[in-house]
Amino acid sequence: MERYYQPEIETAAPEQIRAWQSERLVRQVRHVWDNVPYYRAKMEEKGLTPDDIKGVEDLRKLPFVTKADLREAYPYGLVAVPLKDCVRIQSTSGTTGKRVVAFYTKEDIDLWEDCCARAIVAAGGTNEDVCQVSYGYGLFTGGPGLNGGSHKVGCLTVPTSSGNTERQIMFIRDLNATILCCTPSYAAYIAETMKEMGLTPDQIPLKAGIFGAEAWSEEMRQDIQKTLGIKAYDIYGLTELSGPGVAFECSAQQGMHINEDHFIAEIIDPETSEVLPDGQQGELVFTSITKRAFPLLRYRTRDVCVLSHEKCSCGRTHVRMAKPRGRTDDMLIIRGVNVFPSQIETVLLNLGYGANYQIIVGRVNHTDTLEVKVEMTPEMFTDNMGEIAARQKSIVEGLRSMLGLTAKVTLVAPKSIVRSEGKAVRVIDNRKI
Ligand code: DLL
Repeated sequence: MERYYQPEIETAAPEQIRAWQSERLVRQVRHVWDNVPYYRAKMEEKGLTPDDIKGVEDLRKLPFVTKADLREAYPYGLVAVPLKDCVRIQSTSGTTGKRVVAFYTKEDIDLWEDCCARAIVAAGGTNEDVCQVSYGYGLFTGGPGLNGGSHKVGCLTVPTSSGNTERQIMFIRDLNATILCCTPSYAAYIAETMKEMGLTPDQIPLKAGIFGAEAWSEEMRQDIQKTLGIKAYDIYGLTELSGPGVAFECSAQQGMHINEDHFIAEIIDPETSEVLPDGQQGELVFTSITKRAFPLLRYRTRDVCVLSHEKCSCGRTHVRMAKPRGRTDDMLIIRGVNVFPSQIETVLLNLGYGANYQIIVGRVNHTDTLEVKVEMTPEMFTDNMGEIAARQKSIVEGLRSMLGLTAKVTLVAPKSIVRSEGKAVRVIDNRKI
């Protein structure tokens, strides 16, 4: 039987969800107009006043907010409540430019933790569970968000944060952890380390994992499920909107339910900004309708995704988003062909490799080059040159049929590619240097 954390919200009729969204959007627009000069100026530029927004149907009139806006307004420019009402910040790592700092009131944190609690209950969590949170704690939202959600569900929370993998495994075993929260790449690393320690999946008490914060393929899910002997659930979110828990997977594992009572989702064509219908791939745009300290209207996430309003077998009624393919800024354009790292991952896992690979892009004589370094698994490790050449050839062919591109493939020894305890960095693009 499917269980919910907030059944009346999670299974509400679509008309009810729309009514909540309309009422909250109108209130939010008024809130930012009154309190954030940056938003007021953007709305005025479009000739809008709060009276023009009467419900969700008017959402499209509003201007978009981009990461560039966040950078321009850094750090306090988009804060919509007096600082005395803010109790926390969280921040992105800032690898692609200036950090984004997001602000929270007490109530914002409360609602965010509700969203994470929904994800944990959807993964089967109850107050009988021991939930190990191996996302990083600190400025990153992963640790604090899942920690708060786990408290709300009443799980015994083990706040290991990321790193020190053998200690993670010791805690899982000694405390009988049943739920593991971390990035999928870290879950794969934990599984690999357990295997090296001679542990089989049935010797590990885990039953579920809540993995997100980076793009991961369906093939990687299957791999992690097998090696840890668990059911692996996806969870999505971003600092700008709160953190993990913007959307989460249910038992159906067919896309993530977006918490629509807090976030309105749209898909747009990233080139033309036109709103696209269900089923069409484009850029995810979110409007946060309950956050008071740091509200975002029509925020362009750059995540490439598809939405579906089809009925879900779990009974939840909130719209689902497919696994994001990656970000528009992760998408590589190689010799004119669009390539997402997740497509390369799919080819490799289908051929029996693990998710330890590196994509190196360069440019020689004005032509892009693509090299994929792939780790052999310990079982396939060999120094037989003929065998290595045959393996490399089969990967080259797999990549060619997936991408329509010829790549150079190099097989490397097991454990020679550095492991990730957080978000994996898999692409080295030397063209930008
Ligand atoms: O990664 C929040 C989070 C923490 C989500 C823990 C899930 C679990 P940021 O560091 O701000 O926040 O990065 C947000 O990560 O725009 C996506 O590109 C990517 N991302 C997050 N979750 C997923 C996912 C956290 N499930 C950015 N699948 C987002 C694919 C994801 N990409």
